Amino acid sequence: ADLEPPTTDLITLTRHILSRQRALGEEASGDLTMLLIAIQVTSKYIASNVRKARLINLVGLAGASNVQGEDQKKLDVLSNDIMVNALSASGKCSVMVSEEVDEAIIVGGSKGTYAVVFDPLDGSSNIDAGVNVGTIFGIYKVEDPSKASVADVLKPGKNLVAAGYTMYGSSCNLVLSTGQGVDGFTLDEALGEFILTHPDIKIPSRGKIYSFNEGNSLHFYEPTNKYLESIKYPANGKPYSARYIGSMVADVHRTLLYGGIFGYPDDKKSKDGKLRMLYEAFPMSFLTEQAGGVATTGTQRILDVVPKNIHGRCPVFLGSKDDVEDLKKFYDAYTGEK
Ligand code: P6P
Repeated sequence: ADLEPPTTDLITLTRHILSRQRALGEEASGDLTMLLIAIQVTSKYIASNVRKARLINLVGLAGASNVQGEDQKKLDVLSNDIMVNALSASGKCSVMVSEEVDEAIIVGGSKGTYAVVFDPLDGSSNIDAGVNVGTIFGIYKVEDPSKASVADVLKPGKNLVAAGYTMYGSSCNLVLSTGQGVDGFTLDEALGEFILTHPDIKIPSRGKIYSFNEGNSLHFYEPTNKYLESIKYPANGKPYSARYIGSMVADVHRTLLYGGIFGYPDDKKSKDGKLRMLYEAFPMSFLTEQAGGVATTGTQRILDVVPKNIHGRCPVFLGSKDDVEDLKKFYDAYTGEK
């Protein structure tokens, strides 16, 4: 009847990236475009393996263990190898850091002017339960590829030129920013194309959801517990709702779309929190700020933090501007032990 006719003007991720490149004029070499297209292909391939995991018995332990000392799942290993190979083959990347690899990977002889930091399959402890998992990536500029080194990625998050994630769930969503806002794409498996479905994502200035692992409350510092108290027993008698998936990509994706606050605080047990700066906190903070939100360690802007090593951690509070500012008030007032 009056169903909308199918659009005849599909905006695919490739078309979107090319339009962004054209907007940059002659100065754009097309290298970032080629790099993002390589990353797009890895997302499609990882999505297909995650989807098949239950069927081709990829689920379960691979026997090895990674730099985090965690048991690697076969999908972790596979996803890491997919990304390392595709980024090397792109010829645009001369330095890589992966959550699954102890040391930075310097791509020998590469003239690539970019460094990519990534968590190939974040949230992987949830794989066997069928919970959404995801790939998180950040892209830094490499000034001189002939001198490519780990120094090219020991930079504050504000130096990122692009960041994004791909969430593998009921649908496959890729969310990307190259510094001019945030756009979301959904994989149309029939076409094998990511289609623009969430143009110009803006996070609401305040939400009604908080997302913390309150199982750690015993170890939380006072400002975290006081903040949580303030939204669970608010003066206006309208408490926030709790949502915690335990997979950063899923918790951040919901926060970007619905608003609210996601937190993985530092506490007495984990002095720097749990999340890694380079390939979890920085890319997600870059996206949050590009969507109009705020991302803080509690005491400073996450994107200003300078990592000392490639697997360094930092506390993370990110989300709606007003919600995160409320949290910061408790940290500003705190003079106790940390
Ligand atoms: P916890 C998953 O292992 C992860 O790295 C993030 O994706 C997630 O936000 C966090 O750890 C969950 O940690 O301690 O709450 O299980």
